[in-house]
Amino acid sequence: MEFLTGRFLGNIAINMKKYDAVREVIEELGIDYNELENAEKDPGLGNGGLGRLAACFLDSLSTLQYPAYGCGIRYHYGIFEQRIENGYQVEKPDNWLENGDIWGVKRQEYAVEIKFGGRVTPVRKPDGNFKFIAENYQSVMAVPYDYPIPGYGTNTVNTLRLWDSAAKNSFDLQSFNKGDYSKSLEEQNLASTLTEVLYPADEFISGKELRLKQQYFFISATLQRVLNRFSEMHSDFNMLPDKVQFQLNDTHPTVAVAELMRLLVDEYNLQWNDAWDITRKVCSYTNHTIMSEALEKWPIELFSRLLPRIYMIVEEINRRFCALLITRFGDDPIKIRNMAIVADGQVRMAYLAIVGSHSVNGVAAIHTEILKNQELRDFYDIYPEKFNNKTNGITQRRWLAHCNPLLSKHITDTIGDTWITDLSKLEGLLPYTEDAVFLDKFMDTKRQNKIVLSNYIMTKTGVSVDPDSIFDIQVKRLHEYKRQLLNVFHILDLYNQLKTNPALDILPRTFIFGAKSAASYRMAKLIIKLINSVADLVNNDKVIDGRIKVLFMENYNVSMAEMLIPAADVSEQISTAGKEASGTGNMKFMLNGALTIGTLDGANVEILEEVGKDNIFIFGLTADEAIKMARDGSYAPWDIYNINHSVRAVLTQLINGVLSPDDHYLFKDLYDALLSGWGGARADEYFVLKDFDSYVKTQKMVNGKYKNKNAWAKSALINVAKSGKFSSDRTIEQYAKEIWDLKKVEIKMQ
Ligand code: 26W
Repeated sequence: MEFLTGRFLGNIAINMKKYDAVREVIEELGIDYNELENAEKDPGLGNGGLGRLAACFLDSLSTLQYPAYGCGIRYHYGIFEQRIENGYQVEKPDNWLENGDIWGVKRQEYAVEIKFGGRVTPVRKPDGNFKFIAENYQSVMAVPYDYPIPGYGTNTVNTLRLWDSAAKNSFDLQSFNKGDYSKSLEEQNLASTLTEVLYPADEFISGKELRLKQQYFFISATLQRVLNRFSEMHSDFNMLPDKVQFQLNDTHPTVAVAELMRLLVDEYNLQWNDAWDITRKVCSYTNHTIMSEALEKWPIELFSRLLPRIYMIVEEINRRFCALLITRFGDDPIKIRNMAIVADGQVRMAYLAIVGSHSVNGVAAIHTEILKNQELRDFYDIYPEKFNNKTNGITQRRWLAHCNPLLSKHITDTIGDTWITDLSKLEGLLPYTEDAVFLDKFMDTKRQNKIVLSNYIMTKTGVSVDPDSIFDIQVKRLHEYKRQLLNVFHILDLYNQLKTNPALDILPRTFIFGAKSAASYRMAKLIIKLINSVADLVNNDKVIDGRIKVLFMENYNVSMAEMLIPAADVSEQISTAGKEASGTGNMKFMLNGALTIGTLDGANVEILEEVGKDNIFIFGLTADEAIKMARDGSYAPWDIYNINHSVRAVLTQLINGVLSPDDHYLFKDLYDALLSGWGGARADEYFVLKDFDSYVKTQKMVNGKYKNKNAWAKSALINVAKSGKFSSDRTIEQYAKEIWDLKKVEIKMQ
């Protein structure tokens, strides 16, 4: 449902191996090439990591010459544009199509009809089977727009196919002629709202009717098109799994399981058992989060009203699945209720996906283990063969070649350019950890990137930052589990220490944040305000004298990531262990020579395995410890408040008016959430205070290591050299071999 592609121009030029030529020609025309790239609106058709991962995967699929489509929605408005006003996030519409659609090609000839609501009546056919007659439904047309995804140095150009909605009346005027005036207007209304906007709540599902309509809309359109094309070429549907594989990106497209059943059974007249067998061979499901708020569950009332035939099919899938559970576990009502696809008045989409797929994967080793042993344990017990891990990756074409030309050139000058299609080749840099000349130049590219960023910060915010300070960056969606709050508390603690001891021996540090909060997420929005209040306090304090600076960068998006990440020294990956499925920002920072400070969570665990413990800063609770403490309820944040002076000082600043002179209670909800619990949550649900001490100590080690320029440079280079595993090329090879059984197709040009 999301593809967070970022801008196309530079990426397409790079993948065609025409970047320098394009640049030159543009400059010859008297146009500033960078200005031209920046003129392209960043298509923000995703929330965060999940959408960006899908975009990296498309780049890898084309580069590896795998035939593939990305299938999604052409939202007219992407993720909102974030403004900061008086320290608060304000959302503005993101009209990315304002200046026209540069890359999309409308394919009217592939438009299909999508039906919602109405009544479904079974009618027995002469052969004894049932036909399902739909009446009184509303329908809209789905029209695809195709975006090109060229591979690097290959002739493969895959397609990102985004479906837009259009009113049926512009296709046929029948209902007008029949005099059904109000129905026609309703359908026009549906068509104009359906693909209007991306839901901007990351890891939090609100169960909105329009979202379910969006899901069914693009799934039905995709499946209709796929089966049309398949049946033009083949008549035996048993061949479908050999020709088509669907990878369901989280629960968002999982209505595909039921829609495929509907099309096979109702439209193509297959028997249920044959259709089910095919469906399971065709579908696979990737889980991207263990946050329970993000698992989609739809109220039966809504689901059955909007998708009456689909609901009948889901009920039948559920009936058969529960029958299987009874043969396995006997008539154990609790077990069956826990695992049922339809229960407690809801349709559970994750369970539908698991039952209707041949593969279920997590996105980092530790995440997959948690799925198997905790979250989805019951399903792992009955379908152990379905579960597998596919550790995420990122494309080095965008996240090094495009975003960091200085480092790219230095690497290519040293070991050649084969890393662009085989990232493991970066290991060839390892011998240079002992080469002073190489290291000097390596660190100089970092310094140049920091200067560029400093200048940008100056023009955007008016704050001057020192390019020789440590650039410490945390950029990702704002969520309590990602613990931007822990970062802020460390900054406040440093501030407090400098105030009591201005001679304190610490290196200058620039703390940079970028994060969008879901518009309705109160705590997250309050944390944004807090970061900005701390920035005001710290940046303007004479005693601090610029030794720490705090920046909140407005409207963090893919293009801003491409500027920030190459300039980072320290990468903040500090989620509560067990909560971040993988993280992919961590990989982008590593690839650009930043050192990670992080918990043993998500892909950090595998980064540690690659670089070794001397080249990463690990702190805090392990996932097992955090899970255990959450379960046994033994954690008492007050105990920490009582014995830890620094914690107490920082917490007190949330309520004593230092940060909010006009309203001492401004941050009280944060204070309460940490010490007493808020809105039904446990006190300090994400163990911020628990991990504070360990985080602060580890940050001191970061400071200490940076003092030794040579040791730092070596570790940074080891991070670059060891990032090969985290190429999305590696990830895609694994999906292709282990899940899809997909073969490369070389495109030859005459
Ligand atoms: C609108 C509701 C919603 C709910 C969940 C939108 C998006 C989600 C995603 C599941 C959230 C997401 O992006 N998850 C992230 O997926 C990345 C790619 O696998 C992981 O690296 C991140 O750890 C995970 O948070």
